[in-house]
This record gives sequence, structure tokens and C-alpha cells, in this order.
Amino acid sequence: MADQSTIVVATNNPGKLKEFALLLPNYKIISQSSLGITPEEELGETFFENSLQKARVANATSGKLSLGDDSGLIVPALNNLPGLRSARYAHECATDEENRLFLKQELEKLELNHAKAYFVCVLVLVKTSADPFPLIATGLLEGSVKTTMTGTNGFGYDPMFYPKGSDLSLGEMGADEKALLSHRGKAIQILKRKIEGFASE
Ligand code: ITT
Repeated sequence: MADQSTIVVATNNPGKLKEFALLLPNYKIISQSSLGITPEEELGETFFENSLQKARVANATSGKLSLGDDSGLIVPALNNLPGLRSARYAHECATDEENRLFLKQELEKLELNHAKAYFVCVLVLVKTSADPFPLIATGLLEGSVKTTMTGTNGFGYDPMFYPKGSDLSLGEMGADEKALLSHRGKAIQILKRKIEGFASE
């Protein structure tokens, strides 16, 4: 039986890793890179497929509970892009800043300075790489993206994203504030309940 108090987070994104350490205080969080696990190309057509693949790859090497996170930003006015391509929107090896500037340009091409948008996070937790019953949790955060960028907190598109009803971008919020309302924060709360339910069965 895998150690239930340690979770290998199958991400190479330091922004995600920090958020998981905050969101899962009762677990020992290990990054896949510290175990020398390298990610595989993301070939799935859904956030779920990619998240499951990440978790399986991490588990195959670590043998520990492994958590995949596939997430992204969806802008309906841009035909739901960047979507699955969020990390690689500007080009294959794009930095967060390049992706933000590319998004700004794509909005400006449509003469928009803001547009409705939402973040999606799909988490998959596996106990073995062939786990027939992975735990799955999804979180959404509705809001809008603006071409003006404010704040330096968080990562990715945070300085451009304004949660519904907020005058602050995610880039202006503290980590605790973002965790309470974010797509990742919501998905983790659901996942925790599933883990607790599973443990008591
Ligand atoms: P891993 O695959 O190693 O986890 P990644 O960054 O490539 O890292 P994804 O394939 O899931 O991860 O791409 C998610 C992208 O979506 C991420 O790089 C950001 O650009 C964006 N994103 C996801 N969650 C975000 C958040 O909370 N705040 C800002 N941008 C976010």
C-alpha cells in the first residue's frame, strides 16, 4: 500500500507547486523534478487525459501517490483558446510573459481590451500507474481577461485575469486569497473530500 501522507506532484511548473504546498498542508509534497521524473509530451485532447498521463508517469517512477494537474485559460471570444495550449500559446517553449503578450495581441486584433474568460483545473490522483480508480476533481474560476496587466504575484496569466466581481487581478492577490477562490483551490477541496471518503471506506 502506497504511503498515504506523501504526494508526488506531477508538475514542472514552480507556480503550481507552491500552490499545492499551500493547499495541501497535511501532506508531504514532493516535486517530480526532485525525483528526476521528466514529463512526457502532452498528447491528450482533454485536460483530463493530460492530467491522468502526468499522474501515471510520476507514479511509474516514484511508486507514491501521484497528482496530475492539467489546467488552462479559456477565452470564448478566441474560440476557447488558449485552452489546452495555455502553456504553449505564443510558441512551444514560451515563457509566461510571452504567453501574456500573445494573448494581449490576440485580443487587440479583435479590438477587445477585455473578454469573458475562465480558468479550468483538472486534478487526477493515482495510487498506482495502472490504478483502475483514479480520484478526479475539477475546478472552474469565472472572470475576465484584460489587456492591461497588474500585479506580479502568482504565475501564468494571473496579472491579466480578474475573477468575477473582483477589482483585483489574480496577480494583485496574495497566495491565500487566490487559493480561496481559484480553479486549483476549488479542485483541491473536492479532491480532499474524495481522499477522506476513500480512506474511511
Ligand atoms: P506542468 O505540465 O509541468 O504541470 P504546465 O505549466 O505546462 O506545467 P499545463 O500544461 O497544465 O501546465 O498548462 C497550464 C498553463 O495554464 C500554465 O502554464 C499557465 O499558463 C496557465 N495557468 C493554469 N493555471 C493558472 C493559474 O492558476 N494562474 C495563471 N495561469 C494559469
